[in-house]
Amino acid sequence: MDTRNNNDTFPNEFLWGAAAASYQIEGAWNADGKGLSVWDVFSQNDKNCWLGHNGNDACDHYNRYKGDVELMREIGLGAYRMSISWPRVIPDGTGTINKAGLGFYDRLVDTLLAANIEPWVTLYHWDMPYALDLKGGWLSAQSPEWFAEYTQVIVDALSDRVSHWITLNEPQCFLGLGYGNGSHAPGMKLEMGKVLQAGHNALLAHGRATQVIRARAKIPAKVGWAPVGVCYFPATDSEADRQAAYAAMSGVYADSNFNNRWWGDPVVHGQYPEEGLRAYGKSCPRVEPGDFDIIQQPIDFYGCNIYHGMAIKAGEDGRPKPVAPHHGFPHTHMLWKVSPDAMYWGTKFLYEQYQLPVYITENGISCHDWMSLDGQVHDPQRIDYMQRYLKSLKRSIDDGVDVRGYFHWSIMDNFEWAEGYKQRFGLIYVDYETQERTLKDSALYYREIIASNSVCSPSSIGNMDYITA
Ligand code: GCO
Repeated sequence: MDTRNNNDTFPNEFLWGAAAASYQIEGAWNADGKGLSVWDVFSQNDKNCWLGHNGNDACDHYNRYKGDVELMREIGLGAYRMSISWPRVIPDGTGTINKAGLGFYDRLVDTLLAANIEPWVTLYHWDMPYALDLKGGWLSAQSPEWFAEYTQVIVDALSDRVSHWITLNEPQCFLGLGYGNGSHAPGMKLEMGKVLQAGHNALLAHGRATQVIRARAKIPAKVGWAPVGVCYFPATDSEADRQAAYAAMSGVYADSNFNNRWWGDPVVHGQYPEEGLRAYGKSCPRVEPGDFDIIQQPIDFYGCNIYHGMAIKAGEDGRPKPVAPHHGFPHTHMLWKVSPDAMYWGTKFLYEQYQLPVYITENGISCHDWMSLDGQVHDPQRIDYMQRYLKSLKRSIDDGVDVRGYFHWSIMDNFEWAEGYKQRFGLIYVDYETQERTLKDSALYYREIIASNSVCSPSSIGNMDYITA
């Protein structure tokens, strides 16, 4: 049955998942032969993350993965987007493999499959081995080959069971924040030229990893990546504002690496956008002959992490002009504007730009969650947020955008990088003192969404009657 005409019902086969990342949930930072990552070193310096938090223990997922997968099964996930800790598998980043580390992912994949949950594997969600960081990390021209070697180890071990691969998570973040403003590991503050050269190496690494997967996967593989979806939307439905919003999403800005096309165009179109070459000028990276042949490996889907966006209107000259949010605008604990239009316009732009199936590889909200006296975690704002964003996503699908799936960020509360444990993004509440997990109301709501394949109105959940429009 074609469900496109039904407002809130998603296409048949739509994939409902949730995501997390190795450093943010695993803990076991030095267990069983694991090597150091740049995030171990960065967060163990108590000046770098909120209140000196670090990921040493995080959610102890390394030891508690079986219970966590059982909770994923209870929610009814079709897929779980996990990531691999590179130094857990290859402690020095290259060379000797840590079989105990690889064994964890082997067991995790088997446990997911036994729960009828499809594992989607992100190869790089920021766990650069510290040993390689000491050799330059992404600044090193060797980094693409380091990443290819690591990818081969993972593909040889897991590709008989894993069929969906994401090469890099958010190059805009790990380069802009890790090498640009220093707020993320490894904490470098480099000029744009170096950030973009590291970015070029990361794009080469994406290409090399894709080549390795295509060459060595043991079952048919689908490959994509998960950049930030940098979203703008028109302040009004005037044609001028719509064009201005598109121009903003298409733009590359001299003082920032947060954009869509500087990253997406090389991967899909095999070149940097002219607008970016002009904007970055002397800061543009050195490109060797054949680089784009490596970077532009055909991929099967375009992932995007979309959380929020900014309203844009056409200025007098028609150029994009940001519209400041009104006083008291709804915002998350991260102070991100609740802006569901970002989901519609962001997916529409990326699909039109790259003509690839789209997956929302991350979307979610950090709320002031805590355990109520009734022993439950009521998170009505996350439920409302999910309804708004998923309705916006469905609008995009109804407009013809080929969106194939949605991964909620995150399956559980976790270490939110420099924000430490201040931010709670999870569908599952984690008591970090006891490591006890509790399904939040939103997890029970997500279960209803998945079961109905629609943005249903939440029934009464827990002991709360969620009355919605
Ligand atoms: C990111 C990362 C996630 C974050 C999430 C909330 O987008 O920064 O992919 O690891 O935790 O997006 O900020």
